Amino acid sequence: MTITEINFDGIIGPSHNYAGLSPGNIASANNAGAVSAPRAAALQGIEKMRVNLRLGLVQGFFMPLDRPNMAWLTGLATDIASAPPHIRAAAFSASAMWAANAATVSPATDCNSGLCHLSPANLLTMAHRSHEWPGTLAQLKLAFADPQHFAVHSAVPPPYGDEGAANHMRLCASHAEAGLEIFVYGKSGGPYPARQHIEASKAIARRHGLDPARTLFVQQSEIAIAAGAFHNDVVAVANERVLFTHEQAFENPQEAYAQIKALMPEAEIVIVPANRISLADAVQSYLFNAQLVTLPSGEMALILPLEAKENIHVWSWLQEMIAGNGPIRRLVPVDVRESMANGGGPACLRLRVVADPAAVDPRFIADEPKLDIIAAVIGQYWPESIAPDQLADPALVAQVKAARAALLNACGLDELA
Ligand code: SUG
Repeated sequence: MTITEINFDGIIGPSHNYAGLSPGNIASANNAGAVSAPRAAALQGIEKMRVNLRLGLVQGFFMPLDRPNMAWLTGLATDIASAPPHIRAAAFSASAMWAANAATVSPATDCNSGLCHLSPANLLTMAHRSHEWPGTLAQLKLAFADPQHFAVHSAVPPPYGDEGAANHMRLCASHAEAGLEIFVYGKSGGPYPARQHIEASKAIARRHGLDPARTLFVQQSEIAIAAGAFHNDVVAVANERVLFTHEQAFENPQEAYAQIKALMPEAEIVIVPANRISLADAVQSYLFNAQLVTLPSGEMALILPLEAKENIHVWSWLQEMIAGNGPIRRLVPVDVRESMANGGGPACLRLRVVADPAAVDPRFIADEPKLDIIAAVIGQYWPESIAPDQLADPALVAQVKAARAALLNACGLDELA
């Protein structure tokens, strides 16, 4: 049995569009009303998965959810033709692509049951994301169906908002060993909502059977949320013994670092000072929304968005970091511009699951030939562009439904239809 980290990327759905649905997410607000490019977006996501595979990492994927969500519209006593534009856009959103928000995952080594636990996030703060979890749960139940290895829960009930792995970090000596799980919650975000409620985090820690002595609850800084870090993974990322964080990520950073060091003396905390990279630059470049990964060589690499390379403050700091002798040794920029324009970087697009890949339903595990097949379906069926006023067009609805059906069929996942 090989316990390893598997990155599951959300395949970017055929309804990807810019509707400005997420207050507090600056990219989403700035691009509201722009014309999207779903086909190019999804192909960018596929290329990112190929980069991971070629680095020697284990890669998985999730299917896009069924959009527009007709059942949700029916529950609201409306339909695509007559729904007000914001409701229609919420039904249409391809936001399940950001798999970091799909669930919180605790590897088996951390859980008293000896199983890997997964809890889909209720995402209840944003209307367009609040109806993701039933579709996500159906998929998790399929991918992680093996009861010898996995326990899949339902979402945490309202009123406590949960945003999944985007507000959860894990430090450990190596992926296969027991770790320290860190839940980052928000209390207030100035003008913007704090999406992760501490009670949701605590409920997940209880249901996953985590050791309270190896679990931390840390408050996200109010100014970070107010600056556009609507999820903690916009300002911090962890991998094995390394925490890579902006100086202003946490409300009480010194206390957070001290708690981490007390529980894990070997932890290495790489702190980016605000006088080198402002919160505004961190949010614009998504430097921390990188996949911090351990390569087969044992070296750590940051898979980060091109926007980080294009920001002079960010790139020069990263060059200095690499030239030094810190734990992060390689920078791998990737183009996920279409996702970035809605506030989703490389790390948002993936859910990390530490488990034996052989225990996962193989239909969700990627290799290059499978990605070729998926890319061909995307090339044939995904809309080239979506303008906001097209969302009411029955032809677009039909195209989006047919596109997903073709993908499910190509991946042998018709049961998710
Ligand atoms: O929830 N954007 C997503 C981005 C999620 C990023 N995920 C992580 N940081 N892990 C969100 O705000 C925008 C959709 C729109 O406006 O059309 C959106 O939902």
